[in-house]
Amino acid sequence: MKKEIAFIFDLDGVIVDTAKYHYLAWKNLANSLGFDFTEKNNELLKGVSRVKSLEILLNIGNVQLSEEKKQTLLVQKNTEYLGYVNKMTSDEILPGVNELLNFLDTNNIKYALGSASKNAPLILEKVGLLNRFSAIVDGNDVSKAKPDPEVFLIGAKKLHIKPENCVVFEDAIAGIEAANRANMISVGIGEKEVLGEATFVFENMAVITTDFLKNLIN
Ligand code: B16
Ligand code: MG
Repeated sequence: MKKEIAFIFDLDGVIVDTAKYHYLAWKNLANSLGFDFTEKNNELLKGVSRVKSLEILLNIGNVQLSEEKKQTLLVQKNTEYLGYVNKMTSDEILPGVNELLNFLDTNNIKYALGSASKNAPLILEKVGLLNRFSAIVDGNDVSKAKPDPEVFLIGAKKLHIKPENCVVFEDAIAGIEAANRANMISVGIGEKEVLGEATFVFENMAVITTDFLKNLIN
């Protein structure tokens, strides 16, 4: 008999690569404030909330601003970012994702999204995946950001599956920590050296085999 199991996916870095659009928008913002923002700097923002991202960016530029100005900049950054998101299509779904979701559908396994992004539903709609998820948990639903387990625990609740029977796919260290703290099986997508705390690590979604998935669910 099949185990009661559900999957929870992070969005940026797992389902799609929106980090490149975040980078363009943050870089422009930094440049408008008079300093540069490199791709290496951008790594620090992966999986981090929008507000925290701005704090990190301003620290890099050694810039202090009023709360009011910060709010204006957050809106400015998100407006530019949405310009890129609105042009997204299903072509931007990362390799291996469709195959994995098809496998889960075929095996009647439910899956949810667990993302820090407040734009997650729009992004999923743009790439044509919104209706496939049984539940969506995004940056609007959580009060505590990853590495707090809240986002994934809400996901498990929405799926009516015990946390220990959930498998989380994540590309950020904070996300792996969140999944581990939620007592879930964590699958890191990226470099083993970086995501060493994960239960399993794969370089990308395309190299995950059907045998691996079958072992998880049986
Ligand atoms: P938004 P994830 C995260 O998505 C991104 O990795 C991170 O760079 C971004 O700051 C965060 O979402 C918030 O995004 O500005 O759209 O609310 O990896 O948790 O899916
Ligand atoms: Mg991510």
